[in-house]
Amino acid sequence: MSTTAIDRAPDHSHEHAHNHPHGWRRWLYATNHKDIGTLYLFFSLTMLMVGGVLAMGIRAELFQPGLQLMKPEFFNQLTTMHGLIMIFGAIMPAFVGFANWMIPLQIGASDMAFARMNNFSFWLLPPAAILLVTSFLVPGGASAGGWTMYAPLSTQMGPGMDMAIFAVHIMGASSIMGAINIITTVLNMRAPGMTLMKMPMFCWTWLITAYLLIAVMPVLAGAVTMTLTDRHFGTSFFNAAGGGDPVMFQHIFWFFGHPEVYIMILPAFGIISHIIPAFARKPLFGYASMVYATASIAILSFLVWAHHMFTTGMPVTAQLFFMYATMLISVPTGVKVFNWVATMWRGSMSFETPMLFAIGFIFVFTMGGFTGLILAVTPIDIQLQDTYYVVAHFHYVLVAGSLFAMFAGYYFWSPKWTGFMYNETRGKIHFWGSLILFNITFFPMHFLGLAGMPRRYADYPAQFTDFNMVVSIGGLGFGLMQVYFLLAIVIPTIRGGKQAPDKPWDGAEGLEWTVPSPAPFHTFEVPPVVK
Ligand code: CU1
Repeated sequence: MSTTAIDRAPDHSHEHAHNHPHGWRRWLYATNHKDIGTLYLFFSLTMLMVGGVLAMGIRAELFQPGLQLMKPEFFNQLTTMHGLIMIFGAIMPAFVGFANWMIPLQIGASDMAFARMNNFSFWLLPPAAILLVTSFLVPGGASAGGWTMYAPLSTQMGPGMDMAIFAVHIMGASSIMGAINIITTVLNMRAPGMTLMKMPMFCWTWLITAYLLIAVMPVLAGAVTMTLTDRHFGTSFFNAAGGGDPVMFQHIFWFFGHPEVYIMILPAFGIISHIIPAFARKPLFGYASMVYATASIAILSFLVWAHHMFTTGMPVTAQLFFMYATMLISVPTGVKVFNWVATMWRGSMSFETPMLFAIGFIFVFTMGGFTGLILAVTPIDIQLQDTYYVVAHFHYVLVAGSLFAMFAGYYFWSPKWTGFMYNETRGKIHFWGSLILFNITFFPMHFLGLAGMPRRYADYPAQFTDFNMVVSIGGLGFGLMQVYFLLAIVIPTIRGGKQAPDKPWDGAEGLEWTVPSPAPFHTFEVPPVVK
């Protein structure tokens, strides 16, 4: 309804003003941060299920050696689309959803800075996702060139690659707008008295993430645009025959790609930094060092890209630089893990589902960090390049890292979002099921990689059979656990249930949930609640 404020002001005949659209219009025209946050979270949950179905296809084919279910071309389409959909469709939009819901609440702002741009940046995502998914239907099928879209392969493939490139363009534009919105909101709309160094950690990690996004998404857009012009407009950026260089694609891609890793993990660090203090009933240990560690990780993330390219041939001095620079990142990351553990030290801890997922995150994500440190060592990396060891490593970072942090954040904040408590028993089943099945799925991949099994192949020699069967069974179970999360937790919590109290976590959430204005230095001047 198009009523202006002037029309509406004297008119009390309606229960409430009809300036808030209802039904589907509420979502299509959404400009408030909570509705847009909900849209982002549902979109990413949908993409998690789609990407999960593709993973099930991959694991079904790899259950036994030989080609059972599909041609190798289709298998490669599955791995490519699984990666693109999970990264750009599931993980990144989910964190933007968390940002939309929580940043205005945490800084005491009425909404995000650019409400209509917020709507636009969300509604770009569904068409991009449709482009990606429907590319399976075009001649030649979806892109089979890997989520990294390496040239020269990507300059040779069918129209599925063009659809992937266009989808990446659209999703990149969405991410940049989301980042601009977050930076503007955080820098300009904080409640009086909330200096940057009093700001909740989730806002800090997202502020830094948003700068990373603005720095590297245009670089990715450049890489895929050059691929596009090589494909259709006669350029030779990546074509040696025309004076170009295919390895340059990898340099440009990974200048985006490594900071992208931190785009997918820094907001997770932020969520964990809220949950650990709430359930340890102590203030976050080393707040300032957390901020500086986050910033250090972000800066260093621009200096390590060629650790993905040790086998392309590079001078030993370059190998040494990228090896040491990569190893250096484990210092600020170690500071964070130390601070989380020190926060728990002698705390009055309780172990509801958000805390279980947060502790699970610290334990299992750290294992992914250690294998990253091992892969940073150039000669080891050359040995393990493109093996399942790498696949194990980054799934520890992105599943046990990013995804577990999102689950932790969902359980922590969903009482605030929905007004209802989730079922604690079901939450614990989801946690333990996910933790155990995650490790059954991904831990044996380390052994497969060390034994030399390469990634992105539909078949393997017989000696890899046993571990692959274990991995596939674990993968099916892990997938089913997430269906359980949707059916037994998310949907029932939205439909109703036990009313959430104002402070569901014994009043310990304080700063860790939303911040009153002006922000207190911390909320724990009173003795901690002992259960
Ligand atoms: Cu990297």
